[in-house]
Order: sequence, then C-alpha cells, then structure tokens
Amino acid sequence: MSSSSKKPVCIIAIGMAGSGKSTFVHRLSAHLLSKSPPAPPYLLNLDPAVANVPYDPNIDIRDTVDYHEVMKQYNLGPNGGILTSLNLFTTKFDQVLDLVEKRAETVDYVIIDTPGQIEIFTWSASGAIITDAVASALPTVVAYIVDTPRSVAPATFMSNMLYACSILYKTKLPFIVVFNKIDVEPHAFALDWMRDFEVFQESLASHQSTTDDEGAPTYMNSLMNSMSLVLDEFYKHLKSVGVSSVTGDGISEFLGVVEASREEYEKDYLPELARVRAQREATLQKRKEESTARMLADLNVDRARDPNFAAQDRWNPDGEEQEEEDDGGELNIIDRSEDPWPGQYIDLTQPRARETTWPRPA
Ligand SMILES: Nc1nc2c(ncn2[C@@H]2O[C@H](COP(=O)(O)OP(=O)(O)OP(=O)(O)O)[C@@H](O)[C@H]2O)c(=O)[nH]1
Ligand SMILES: [Mg+2]
Repeated sequence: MSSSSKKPVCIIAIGMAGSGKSTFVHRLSAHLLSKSPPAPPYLLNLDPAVANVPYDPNIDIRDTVDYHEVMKQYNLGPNGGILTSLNLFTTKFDQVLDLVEKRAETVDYVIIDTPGQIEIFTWSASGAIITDAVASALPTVVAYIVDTPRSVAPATFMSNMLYACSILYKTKLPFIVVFNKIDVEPHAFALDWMRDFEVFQESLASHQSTTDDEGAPTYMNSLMNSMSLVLDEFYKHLKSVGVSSVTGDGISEFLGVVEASREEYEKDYLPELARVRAQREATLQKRKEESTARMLADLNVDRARDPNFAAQDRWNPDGEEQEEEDDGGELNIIDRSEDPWPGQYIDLTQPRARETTWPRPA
C-alpha cells in the first residue's frame, strides 16, 4: 500500500467487555510490523483503567489521566471513574489530533482501542466528540469486535447486533463487524444468520426457552422474530469478517475490508459531513442575521425615545481595557514515540509491565 499520497485510515475498535479489542489491536499491529517493509501503525489506548495493554501505545490515556486519582477526587465508582477520565482526556483531544496529523504522512493506520465498558465510549459525549473529531480529520472506520463463542445463542447474537446497529446509526461511519476468536468458534453460523433471516428464525425456534410450558412461542421469541426482520435491513449495510486475534487468522482479509471502507468513507461519509456542516453554517448565519436585525430594531426604538442618551451612546475605543491573551496552554498529551516527553513522570512504586518489545514508530 502506498503510504505517501494517501491519508492514514483510522480504525476505532469498539466491542463488549472482553470481546478481545486490545488483543485485536495488538494482533493488527503485529501483522503490520511483520510486513516488508514494516508499516508500524499509530496506536492510541483510550482505556484509563486497563492494567496492561498487550501492545505499546503511541498515545496512552493513562499518561494524561490517573484513573484511581479521578475516582478518589470525584468520589466515583469504577464506571464513573472511566467516564470522567475520558471526559478529562477529551478536553485535550485537539492536541491528540495534532500529534496524529503530524504522523499522517508516515503511517498507514491509526488504531484506537476503547474502554472495556462499551457504553462509556458509545453513549458518552466524549466518545461522540472523539469519534467526530477523528472522522472529520481522517478516513475512519468502526471495527465492531464480537466475541463469537459467546454469541452462539440466538438471543445473545441478536442483542449484540442490535447494539452494533445503534452504533452504526449513531456514527454513520463505515462499519465492519469483526467476529473474533474464530480459533475457538468459527463464525459460519453468524454469516448464515445474517444472510438469511429465516435460518436465524429456525435456530431461534429450535433453541431452548423459546416456547412456554404449553408450547406457545414466548414473548421473547416473537419479539426476536420481528427484530430479525429489522436487522435484515441493517445487515445489508455491513461488512463482516472473521478473525482470530490469537492466531492472526483473517487479519489480512480485515485489512482488505478496511481498504474498501475507505472508499465508502470518501463516497458516502465525506459528502454527508460537508452537507451537515454547510447546513449548520447556514442555520447559524440565519440566526445571527435575525438577532442582529432584532437588536438594531430595539436600538432604533430606544434612540427614538431618548435622543439625548443616543447622542452619548457611542463606543469609546480608549476606554476599553486590553483583554489578556491566552498563552495557548502547554502541551500535556504525551507521544510516547518522542522520547523523553515533556513532563515525563515515572511512578517507581508502580512499575508498569510492558511485555512486548515492538519497535516504536520512528
Ligand atoms: N482464543 C482466543 N482468545 C482471545 C482472542 N482474542 C482475545 N482473546 C482473549 O479474550 C480475553 C479478553 O481479551 P482483551 O483483548 O483483553 O479484550 P478487551 O475487549 O480488550 O477487554 P476489555 O478492554 O477489558 O473490555 C483475553 O483473555 C484474550 O486472551 C482470540 O481471537 N482467540
Ligand atoms: Mg481492552
């Protein structure tokens, strides 16, 4: 793949807790490093609560926010702590984007690993801000990681797919369903279910607890039958691929799908982004004009009522105080590839185990 002319693709790994997001990011990174010549990706870890990540991130939220300290100071539980840490990190995300953009010429992939609790990223303001910011800067795809062995029950499969559906419609980004852990459970059953909803309904009917004591379909069964029809439409907008983050199976195929998704981003997402932006600008401009017109009308009424005051009501440029200028703020997002980084801090009491020794991007 050419790295000079094209912008890098950003892959956001999202998925249920334990579905294998971090392992997938690690496998993808190892795959890219093993290419000839090696194509090291730019890796971002957004999980503040993870003890060890199996890869060496270029930007790590843990370098900026101390999750335990956030929990203590704001008196929060684990999920509130992760959410607040992510919110705090998001306030500095412009710096992250600057660092990523600096690498845009030299990397082919920017890969983002998200926190274990899926809703913290997908249903929070900061998750939306991060996704939108990245997607406006780079071609972006969502890799929705599914724990295949845990999705063999039709009900679990369907709830996972409904979640995927909600993320697709929320982000509107190219979407790849990654059936992970196929070394344990091949994903052929999932493909069959997605291809033909009748096959899914048959599996549903033969599965336990879909009928009550009298043999009538349960409410759950009827609901899922109807939902499978809804999802049938959703499946048409999806690309899916089976991988094993442990053996590396399917990773090349995944990268092929990412390349196709880049085209989809350029063809569908970018024009839509431009349209929404233009619409927002037009609405804003209209509102500005309306409020200016209203203000001028009010001013004219006031001046007509009190002509003496109107004569004094003039702007005096000498009376204005100089506003203090913002110094731009210091840089406090750390790019680990630039060693040593400003404000480097090493907690000697808690050495961080970094087992992998992948060379960091030059
Ligand atoms: N057999 C097998 N195990 C896997 C695979 N991918 C991940 N795992 C295992 O699944 C478990 C969870 O993997 P993680 O990568 O930590 O999952 P995660 O989604 O990042 O987890 P959280 O961030 O805590 O939500 C680990 O024990 C992994 O070894 C796979 O392809 N095959
Ligand atoms: Mg993880």
